[in-house]
Amino acid sequence: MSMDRRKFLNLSGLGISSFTITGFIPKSIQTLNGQEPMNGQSTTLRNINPVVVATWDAGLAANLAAWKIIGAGGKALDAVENGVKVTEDEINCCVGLSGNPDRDGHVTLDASIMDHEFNCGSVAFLERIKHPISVARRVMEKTPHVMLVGVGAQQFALSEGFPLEPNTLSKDAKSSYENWLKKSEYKPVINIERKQATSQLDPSLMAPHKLSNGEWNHDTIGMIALDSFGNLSGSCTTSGAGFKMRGRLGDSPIIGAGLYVDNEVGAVVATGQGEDVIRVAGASAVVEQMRQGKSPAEACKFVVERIRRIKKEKAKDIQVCFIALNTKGEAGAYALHKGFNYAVHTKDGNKLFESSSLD
Ligand code: SD4
Repeated sequence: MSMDRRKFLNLSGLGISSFTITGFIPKSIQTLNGQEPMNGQSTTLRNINPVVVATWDAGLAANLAAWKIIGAGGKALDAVENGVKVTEDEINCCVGLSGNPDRDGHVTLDASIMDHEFNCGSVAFLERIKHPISVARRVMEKTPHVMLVGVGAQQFALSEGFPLEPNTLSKDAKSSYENWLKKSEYKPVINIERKQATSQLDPSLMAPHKLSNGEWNHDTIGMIALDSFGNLSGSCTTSGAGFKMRGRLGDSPIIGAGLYVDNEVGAVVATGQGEDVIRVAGASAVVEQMRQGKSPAEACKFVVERIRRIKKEKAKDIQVCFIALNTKGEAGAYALHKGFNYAVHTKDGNKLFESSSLD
C-alpha cells in the first residue's frame, strides 16, 4: 500500500505530517517487528519492538504514560493499566469520575483488564472510586472472581485502600446533565460523529478534543499493548453512556465484548454503543477473525459490517469502533461511521490515525 493513500498526524514532535488514508495498516506499524507470531506467553525478553494503541485522541496522552513503561522494557499489563489511568485522572474529560452521570445524576464507572495468560478482571456500576481500572486489576489478581459490581465492587475497592471520592459532578458533566434534564427525553447519544476531521484537530492539545457543540463524543478509553517479551495485554475504562438508565452496563466491563486478549492471536478493544458490541461478542469476534488470518483492520471491519447488517436502518444512529493489535505488532482499526481516531505509540513516536469506516 502506498504512503499517499494514508494520512496520519505525526505527534512525536507535535509537527503534522499529512498523508491520505484509506488503507488498513499504517506502514510504520506493518513493518514494525517482522517476526513470526509466537504461540502463548513468553517470559524471556525477545527484543520485540513494543507497541501501544489507544482509542480516540485521548489515547495520545495515555500512550505517553504507557510508553514510559513498555518502552523501557516493562510489561504490557503495567503499561495498559497506567496508560488509561491518565485519562481516568483527567478532570476536563469524559472518562472516569469527570464523565457524564446516569439519568439520576450519578456517575457510575465500568472497567476491565486482561493479560497474556487469559487472566482478567473487571468492575461495573462502580461509584466514587477514581481508578476503576486498578480495582479491575485487583479483582483479577486478588480474588477468585472475574467481575465485581456496584456496592460489592466499591466495598472491595475500599478494602484495598482506594479512597472514597466526593459524590459530585465535574463542571462539564453538571452543565451537560442540566441541559439533558431540560430536554427530559431519554435518548442516550453515544459516540456521535465528530464534525472535525482528525487532520483539523490541534495536535498540541494532547487532551481529548470536544465536538463543535462543546460535548464529548466519547466516554471511554481502551488500550492494547505488545511488550518486548512478546506479550499482549488490554484495558478499557468508561463512565458508560451519558444519561443511561441507572444500573445500565455497557460492553466495556464485559470480557469478550469490550475487551479481549489472546496471546496466540491478538488484542482488541471496542468503543461505541456497548449494547451492539455485546450482541456480537465484539472484541472476541475480532480476535477470531484475526485467528483466521485477517489483518487487524480487516478483522475489525468484518465485525463492524456484521453489526451494520444486524442493525439495518438503525445502524445510522449508532457508532461502533474497534482497535486491534496482533502478535506481530501490526495495528488496525475500523468504525461504523467516520469520526473515530486512535493513537499508536511505537519506537518511532506517538501518532494519531484517522480510522477507516463504512461511510
Ligand atoms: C459503553 N462502549 O458503555 C461504552 C461507551 C463508549 O465512548 O465507548 N463511549 O457502551
